[in-house]
Amino acid sequence: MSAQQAMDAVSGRRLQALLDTLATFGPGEQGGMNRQALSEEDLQARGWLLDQARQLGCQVWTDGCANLFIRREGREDLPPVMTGSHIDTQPTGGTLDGCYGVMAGLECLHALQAAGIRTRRPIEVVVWTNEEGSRFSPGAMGSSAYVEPERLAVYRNNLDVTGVSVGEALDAHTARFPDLPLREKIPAHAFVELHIEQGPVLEQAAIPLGVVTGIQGVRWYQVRCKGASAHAGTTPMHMRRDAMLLAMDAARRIDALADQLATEDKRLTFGRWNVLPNAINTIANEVTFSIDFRHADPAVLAAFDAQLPGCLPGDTELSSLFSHAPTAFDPTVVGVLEQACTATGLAHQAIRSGAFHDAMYLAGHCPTGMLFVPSRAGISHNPLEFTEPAHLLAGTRALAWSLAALAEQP
Ligand code: HGY
Ligand code: MN
Ligand code: MN
Repeated sequence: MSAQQAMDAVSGRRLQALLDTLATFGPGEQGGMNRQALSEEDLQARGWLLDQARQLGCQVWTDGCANLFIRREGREDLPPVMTGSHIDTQPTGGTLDGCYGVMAGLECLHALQAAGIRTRRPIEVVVWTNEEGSRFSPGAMGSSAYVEPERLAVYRNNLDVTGVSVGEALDAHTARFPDLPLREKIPAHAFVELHIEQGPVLEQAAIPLGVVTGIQGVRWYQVRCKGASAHAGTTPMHMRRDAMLLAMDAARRIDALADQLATEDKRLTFGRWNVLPNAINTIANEVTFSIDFRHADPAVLAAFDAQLPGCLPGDTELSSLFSHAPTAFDPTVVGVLEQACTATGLAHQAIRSGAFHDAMYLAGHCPTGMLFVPSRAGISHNPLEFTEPAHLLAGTRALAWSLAALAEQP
């Protein structure tokens, strides 16, 4: 059975070498990674990846949002089985978030080559642009623009903190890779994303493989509180309009709302703050902060959306940066992934993803599923992000089995 042969041809040594080389593009200052979407480091990593793909005899394409498609032809010209993830990272990210899924996909192509297997359907490894949303909002930009291309025109106007637009960054990508042919959205037979769990569940259960049933919903907002700058020493408290005190009070009210709505499975983060003029002895006249709220229940997400404005003082700007409903993965793909995990001979369990992934958009395009491997101490979005090499290998073996099995389906 070619699935078993593909699985057995996976090389942990080659996989680690791919991960180690990718990690040389955009290392973080304190270890880990800082490879922002479409940055110079990202473009260099993409150039290396495209060379790897061509050496494997694959065809490569891009699209209007700089997603990369690496195709290994099948025996028949049928809709491909797709796998992949992202290689952009958090500013102080780890070496595995997203990168593992892309490198494991590439390793699966190596394994098929080594085993002399030509699957019925083509298999494509995809790099989705700007999944993290660290440089440009929204997150999962590339996959969302792929499934609904009309979104791209709006995205192109979004700016990073230096004022560079998505459009300028995409045009720079095109200039860097002028020979990369463009390809619009095509039908796909299935999409499978392999990813680290980024949470503690699998490690605490001592189970090396997770078959992901779905992804919780997400809401990103930005709040801008306005005050009046004045002297920190001379201005009496009753005469102040301190934007920081307004923002702190708003954050406290939002936290109380999330406690009331989400109870024990609350996921609320105020991750990004900007204070103006950000001077020790000047009262802040503007404080901007982000909200990242997640939940699996659409009713809780809707209640948060409805009640959030009531937490804010007057004259506050509230803008929605990104929003996605909870996702349920395709039962037939989930079934194939369960068979793949069984074929590895290792324990596996069902798990819902706390993090969002490009698979949440692909689920609206074709039958989609995800595989997880454990994260040490549940740490991610942190240079300490780590997964045991044996688990990285197990996940890649399960991925190879599932891609080969799906690619033989009629
Ligand atoms: O934020 C997320 O869930 C993903 O890791 N970008
Ligand atoms: Mn990720
Ligand atoms: Mn991430």
